[in-house]
Amino acid sequence: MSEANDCLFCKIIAGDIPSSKVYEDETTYAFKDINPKAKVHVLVVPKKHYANVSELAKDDPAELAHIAEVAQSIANDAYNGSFRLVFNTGLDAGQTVFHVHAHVLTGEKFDE
Ligand code: D5M
Repeated sequence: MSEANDCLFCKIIAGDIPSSKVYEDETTYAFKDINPKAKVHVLVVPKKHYANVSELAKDDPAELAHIAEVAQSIANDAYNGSFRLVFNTGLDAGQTVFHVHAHVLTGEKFDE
């Protein structure tokens, strides 16, 4: 898998930085967000490095679809299948880690 220099999530995927793994397959890794914003907050990432969801969609749309499937499966296992899927994209949107990651928020009913 291609790794980017000094990428936090590449290091997590490689096992060089510990994470709380939720799911893994050949192309995809999922782990608990260190700063959860919901009862269940999991990050789903492609193992290959892409800076954001637009790069991923352009270069590997099948992996983007797979990430949505993994998110559904996490929500099925952790809750009743409902979930929010968020890709912060760009600094002004609050993206802080420039390895594309889907925030899967579930485990509770959201009021807004
Ligand atoms: O989301 C980046 C997310 O990454 C943010 O919710 C915190 C999370 N994060 C940062 N470091 C770690 C580690 N080491 N483990 C787990 N989760 C982590 P963004 O959309 O870029 O703001």
